[in-house]
Amino acid sequence: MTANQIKSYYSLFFFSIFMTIFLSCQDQKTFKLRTYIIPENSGEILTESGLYSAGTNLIFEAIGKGNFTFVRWSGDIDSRSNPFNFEIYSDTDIVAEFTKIKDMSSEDSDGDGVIDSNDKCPNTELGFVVDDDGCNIINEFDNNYFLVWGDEFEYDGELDKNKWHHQIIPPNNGSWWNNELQHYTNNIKNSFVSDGKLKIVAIKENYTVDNSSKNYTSARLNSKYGFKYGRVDVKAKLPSSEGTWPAIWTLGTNINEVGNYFGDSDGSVGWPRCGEIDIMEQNGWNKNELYGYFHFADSKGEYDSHGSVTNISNSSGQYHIYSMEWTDKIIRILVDNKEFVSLINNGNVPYDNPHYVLLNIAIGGNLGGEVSQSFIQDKMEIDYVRVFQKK
Ligand SMILES: [Ca+2]
Ligand SMILES: [Ca+2]
Repeated sequence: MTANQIKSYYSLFFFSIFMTIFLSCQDQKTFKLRTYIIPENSGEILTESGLYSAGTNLIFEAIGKGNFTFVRWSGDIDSRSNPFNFEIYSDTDIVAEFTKIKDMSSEDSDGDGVIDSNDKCPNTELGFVVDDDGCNIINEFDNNYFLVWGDEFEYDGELDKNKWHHQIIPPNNGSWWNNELQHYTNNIKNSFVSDGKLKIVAIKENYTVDNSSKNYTSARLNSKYGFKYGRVDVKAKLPSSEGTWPAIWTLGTNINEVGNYFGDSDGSVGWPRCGEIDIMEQNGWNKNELYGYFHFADSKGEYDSHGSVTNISNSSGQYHIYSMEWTDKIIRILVDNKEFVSLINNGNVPYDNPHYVLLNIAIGGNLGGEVSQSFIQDKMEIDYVRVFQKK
């Protein structure tokens, strides 16, 4: 072997070693993988951050936590595939993006209190009462009217305080109006719910309030709901005793009467400027008659009234439906859906402001008359009060 040959062999030998080292360095080249979660703690990526040899096949799998679900990969990759296959040949940042799953089980899109999964009428308008299926409740006599407020009295004991106010402060110098003989109380014996009915009970008993003594007690209720235009239906059985004066009626919420529900917030005018609608009244001596009446101030502020009397049979033994329909054109008073009096609603009458419902039994006075010596107690039973409006 010549010296040159030996040189060449050495060269080749060192070149081989160099190449081997070079290639093996190439093989062992590693890259950094960094993983991120958005939003924080919303999920995890099963592949760990760290160093990986070039060409390593990685499977990125994103798993949402709680009610978060995977949306997409971002950073150095852009994909919605999950899992996602990836070969690493450079330092790589990957981001798994998650979003909150809408909890459909408790979603109530139309806000009527019935969750979407149970709501058979998914787009009911706000302001209307719905049934268990999330659907409007349509008036049984007129399908243009939908329930907006009411009480079915499907509970026992005290009246629903969210719906009813007891008017108990005598507003007229320690007495009530019209020479009536009772005080109104919030005592449960004068008003309570049982057997699916509201009972308003007038009782012969001595009762003193504000140093003013009366020989009878009863209840006078105000709805805590005011409404302008609509239809009211009240199904009721009336007292039969001589001297009882039951009433189902409305007043403008703007009446400034002391002790009523709306007086403090809305009271701005006196009676009769507030307007009164007597849907049902009965005098104390003829229980076969009903009064439907309007009391109001005319455009000059002078008292005026309009009304009618109709016959009714068995008003204490049988339920009847006492109704009022009120629009910006006319107010009609009905019994068992038969109109017996109406009033044109125009600029001469003050019936374009909200009213509330009143329920009471007065004793004696102008329309109660003489009270029987044998009177102990009597009641008005109310199956429901319903207020409807058009859409
Ligand atoms: Ca709903
Ligand atoms: Ca609904």
